[in-house]
Amino acid sequence: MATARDVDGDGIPDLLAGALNQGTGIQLIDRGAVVVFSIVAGSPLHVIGGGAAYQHLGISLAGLGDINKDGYGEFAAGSYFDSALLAGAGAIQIFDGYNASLMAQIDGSNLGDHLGAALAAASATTTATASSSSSPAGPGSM
Ligand SMILES: [Ca+2]
Ligand SMILES: [Ca+2]
Repeated sequence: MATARDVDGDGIPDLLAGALNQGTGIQLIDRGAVVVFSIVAGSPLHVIGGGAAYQHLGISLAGLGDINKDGYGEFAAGSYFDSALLAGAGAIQIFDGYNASLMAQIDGSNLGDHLGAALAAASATTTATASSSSSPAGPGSM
């Protein structure tokens, strides 16, 4: 489980939960799932199921903040096996916080890579104050 920052834009952090063995039946067994919970409502904001059997979507999770600046926080989820079942190449998927649509996917490139088995968001610290204070243009300067 991981903190998703604020997915629904209400100013309160939400929760990401992985259900990596979710799924039954030959087509979807252990496809995995990601559930985004609103702490306030106590109910899921999004439920995303893996696309293939044994994918184990949700084995790792990370809140990314609002990447596209629409007020909803994006989040990433790893899969132990990728959706194409390339013998455990693995994958990382980034989902839009607004409608949980897939924004980007990074696939492992080699058999057994298991890319996405662990995930962490890099620091979001910015240096905006440094750049905003360096404009010496005053009145009358041309
Ligand atoms: Ca929230
Ligand atoms: Ca967003």
